[in-house]
Amino acid sequence: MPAIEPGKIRNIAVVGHRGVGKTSLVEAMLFQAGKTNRLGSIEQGTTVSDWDDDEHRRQMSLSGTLEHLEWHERKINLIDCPGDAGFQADTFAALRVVEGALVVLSGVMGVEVNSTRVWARAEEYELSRLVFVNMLDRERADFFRVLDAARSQLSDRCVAIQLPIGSEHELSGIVDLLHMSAYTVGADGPQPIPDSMAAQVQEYREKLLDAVVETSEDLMARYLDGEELPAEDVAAALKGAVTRDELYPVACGVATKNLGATALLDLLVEGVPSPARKGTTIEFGDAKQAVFVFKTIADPFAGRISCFRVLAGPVTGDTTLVDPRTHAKERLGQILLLQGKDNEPVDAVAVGDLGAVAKLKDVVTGDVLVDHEVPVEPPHIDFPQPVMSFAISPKAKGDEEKMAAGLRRLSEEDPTLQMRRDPQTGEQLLSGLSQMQVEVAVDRLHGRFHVDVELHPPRVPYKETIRKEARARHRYKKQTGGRGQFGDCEIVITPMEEADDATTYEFVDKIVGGVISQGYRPAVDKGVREAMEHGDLAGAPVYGVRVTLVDGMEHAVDSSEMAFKIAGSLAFKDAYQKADPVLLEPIMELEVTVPDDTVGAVNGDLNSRRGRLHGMEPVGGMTTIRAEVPMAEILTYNQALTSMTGGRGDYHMAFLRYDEVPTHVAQKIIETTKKEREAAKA
Ligand SMILES: Nc1nc2c(ncn2[C@@H]2O[C@H](COP(=O)(O)OP(=O)(O)OP(=O)(O)O)[C@@H](O)[C@H]2O)c(=O)[nH]1
Ligand SMILES: [Mg+2]
Repeated sequence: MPAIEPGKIRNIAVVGHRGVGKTSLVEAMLFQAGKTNRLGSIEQGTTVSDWDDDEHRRQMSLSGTLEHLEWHERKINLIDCPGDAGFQADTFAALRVVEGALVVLSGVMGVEVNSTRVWARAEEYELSRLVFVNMLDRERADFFRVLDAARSQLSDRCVAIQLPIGSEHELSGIVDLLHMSAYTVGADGPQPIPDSMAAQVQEYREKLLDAVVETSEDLMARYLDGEELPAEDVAAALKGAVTRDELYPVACGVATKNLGATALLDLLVEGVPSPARKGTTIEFGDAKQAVFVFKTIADPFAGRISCFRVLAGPVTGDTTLVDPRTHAKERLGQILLLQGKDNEPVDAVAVGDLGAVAKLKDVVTGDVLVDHEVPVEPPHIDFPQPVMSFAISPKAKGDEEKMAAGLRRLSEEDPTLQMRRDPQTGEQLLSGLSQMQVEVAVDRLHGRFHVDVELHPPRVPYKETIRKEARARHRYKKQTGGRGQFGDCEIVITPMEEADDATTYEFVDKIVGGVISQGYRPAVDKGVREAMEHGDLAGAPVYGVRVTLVDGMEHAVDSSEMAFKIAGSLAFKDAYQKADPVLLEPIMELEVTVPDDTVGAVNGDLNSRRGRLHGMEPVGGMTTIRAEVPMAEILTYNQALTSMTGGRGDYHMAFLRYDEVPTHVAQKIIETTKKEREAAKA
């Protein structure tokens, strides 16, 4: 198959809140375009997009899936993105490689937290946007209410391009206001518009025409002259307006009944600009061939599959590109077009098109590969930072390396999934955006990499510091027969300002007259540092301390580095006791968006979690609450929020600063860790 020219391609990310029917809508479009011969369903686990076992089990999309179809001699690439906030990495990456975003809204719920979030990201990338109001067959669905919500919460340049015929379970079709035709359930092809809707259709067509002609001087003049504008001219002007980001057409339908797919596909072809028309903002210098890797799939059989957009090309299987990040040369090898879990080999992919290759060596998501080394700045995809961590360990001893290798592959696939060793506890930590994301990773370790692991509740990274100055002297001495040990030092420890900064420690050498010789003083420093790794309160690392070595003594024969290290360590422990040590805990900045009727319960709950409210902002039926909450209190917030809001709430949080733990809380933590430490010794 020859490469498709850029003017005939449409790249579209299908985005929106969790469970609004994105996957079902993509399924309807694939079916309508003849790519499949039956309409798959989420319930039966038969959609092209959600093909993964984990997706079937949870009945939701967990990663972005590539699909393509042909409609009116155009190739439409669709990326079906997950709506859940825990799986946003693919959504954000997809938005970086498309010209258009199809924002799906629920006809019942309207504009939800994640709809706003993806809208903002699409805005940042200056993408053309179309809105699809889905699920209009459901009880309490209301197209006009959702249209108003979109206009007030997304943009007042949202304009209806379709209308529903009937409502809720009596919904029977849609009207296409641009071509002035109707599509009804069960009928093939366009139908006449029902007479009963004439007045409403007239009203909304005028609104659409007003909006469109306002963006085109030529049309405006003809419109004012009273000319009946042909649909092609209006469509052309609309496309211009959508391309320039001046209008956002709002379509509608019922994905699971394949209602609206035809009109939507027409709209994608007519409304979304091709790569030739809008192009990419990703830099590739003067390279003649270049690709941008926006997604990596960790396939246990095929290895690493890299999905890319061609920035300059075409590229073929023989193309060799260089990765300026690693300077490594990579031959692309067999090029594939992905269709859900299936793939189709092709000879070449042209500029603007999306393709995939397997087994590139060191390429990661976010890399730009070019035909010769040009200094390109890879586009920054601002992935969200992980907010929760779990300690993770293999069930079987000896599986550590297997677990680590699997996790490495999974975090290549999803960069918001991060792995690190906790320097305080030595535990292996897996961090992510939500508890579910981490649980899915665990399932995948089992399913794909055959290693069973356990998740443990995450540990709060407490710290300790001191509140006042203290002085201590310690003499470490063992002089019984043979060569002895002798080290003697006196230190003063002082609290440093800005003690919450992670790196605040300072060692000041104020020895006069060489009472400790130069060679032994760093050993004191080393001993102090070791003692600071586990503070005496709760075994947490100590921060924010200046240690001044003021005096000491040495022995001509028995002194050694070891002896001074021990003396330093013990002197610190003595001084620490006297320096009014306190426990510090991480405070998170929390943003919770919940339905208005649950605000009272959610606020009350935040109070009981030692939360400090900062503000509330109501937006169309939902309220965003901002608060500061200690990390220790919101480790398991997900479940609580789900039960308080019936799953309609959403939250995200980020680290803010360290604060002193209130005495009564600190006491409990200190007692618990004391018991743990004693148990560990026993
Ligand atoms: N009644 C009705 N149900 C729908 C419609 N579209 C989707 N559904 C159902 O809504 C549920 C969610 O649909 P999905 O297609 O998985 O939604 P999604 O937006 O892809 O969900 P995520 O990818 O998890 O964010 C499924 O049970 C679908 O069968 C619709 O138009 N009408
Ligand atoms: Mg989905």
